[in-house]
Amino acid sequence: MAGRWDDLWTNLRVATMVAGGAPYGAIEDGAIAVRDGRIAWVGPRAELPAHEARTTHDCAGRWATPGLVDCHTHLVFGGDRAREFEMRLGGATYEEIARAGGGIRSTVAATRVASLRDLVDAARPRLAALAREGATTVEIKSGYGLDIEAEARQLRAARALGAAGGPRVTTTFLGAHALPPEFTGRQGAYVDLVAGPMLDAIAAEGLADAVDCFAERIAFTPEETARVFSAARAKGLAVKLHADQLSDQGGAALAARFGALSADHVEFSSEEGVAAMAAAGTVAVLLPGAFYFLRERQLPPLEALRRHGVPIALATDANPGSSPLLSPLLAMNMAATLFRMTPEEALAGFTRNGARALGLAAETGTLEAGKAADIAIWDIERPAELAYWIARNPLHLALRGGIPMELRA
Ligand code: DI6
Ligand code: FE
Repeated sequence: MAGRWDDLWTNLRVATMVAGGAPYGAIEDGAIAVRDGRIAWVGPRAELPAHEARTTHDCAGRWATPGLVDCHTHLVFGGDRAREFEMRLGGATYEEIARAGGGIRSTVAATRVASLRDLVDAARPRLAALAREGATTVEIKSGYGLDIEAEARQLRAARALGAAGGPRVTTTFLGAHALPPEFTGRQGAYVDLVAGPMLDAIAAEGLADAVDCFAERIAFTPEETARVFSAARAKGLAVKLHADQLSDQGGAALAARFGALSADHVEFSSEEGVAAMAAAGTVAVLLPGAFYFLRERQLPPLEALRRHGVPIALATDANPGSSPLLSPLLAMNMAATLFRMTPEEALAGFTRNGARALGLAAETGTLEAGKAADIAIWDIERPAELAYWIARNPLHLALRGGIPMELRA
């Protein structure tokens, strides 16, 4: 019959994460119908319309949430930075190591000599780790190539990972991440390259869904960031910003001025910056893994973000230097423990607001009819458990586009 559903997932408790209603947008005793990879119907089982489904799955009272969205990662890179971790434990700071030519630059050296195949092979298990905890959408940035060919190769690797059938991958060009060694003393010329020929090449090949910059004392100035953003916007590309992570650079307001999808980190952002983000609809992406691993002390301005109604997303920031974290669930726990976010805020951060930080709010991030059937099903008694357990993964099954992710791969 014409209106037949493909799958009916029933006997579920559903945390739709639709804002404004019950906590977690919860439906006790619900069901979700899927057709052609999209949610055809979601609601209380008692209101289920009479309809045929090819397959009905009894979920034994488990909880369903939107598939998780990890909206800020640097998953594709060569090498690792375990030695630098040892140096930091010996007393060196992250900024000192960066200034001495280590830090991001050491990952750049290892990434430049890696082939496309090497990069994909190294990143695949990292992406699989996120997927095992229910991530159905993952953003991946470049920023460890810092020349046209190596930046493009990183993004091609990210595209290849996205085509492999696991989580949906979105890509972000982060050419303005660090100054490559061959441009020492010529930072302006490097910014010209990033905003000009590098961005041209990346855009011509369709390799980037968005453009990011690292605006920081040890990276790029607000003026340099604005140059890159102007070029990106002229090409119709969305922008996002590593803003005010280590110092207040006015990054939040700068991101807002360019209508950025998100300003990320934002530990040092001012009240004015937060207000500007609220006015522009820019999402704050908080990254507790980096805060934890660098033992930062400046907490993000959570109270101001709440008061101004800025949507708050959370992400792993998975990267070799400041956040070697491959666990969305641990990031949620850290956000609750370190930032005092509620478990509901933490889950919204990895679902509804994470999707919004990627411009994907119409596609994923809540369980609503019409959206992609990106669904995580968990062996838990209440949604707060997702932020509560430390190193327990209660994922039962994750569907992307209605299909169990392990079957897609
Ligand atoms: N901020 C970060 O936390 C990461 N990038 C950035 O701009 C760190 C990247 C690294 O240390 O490799
Ligand atoms: Fe980052």
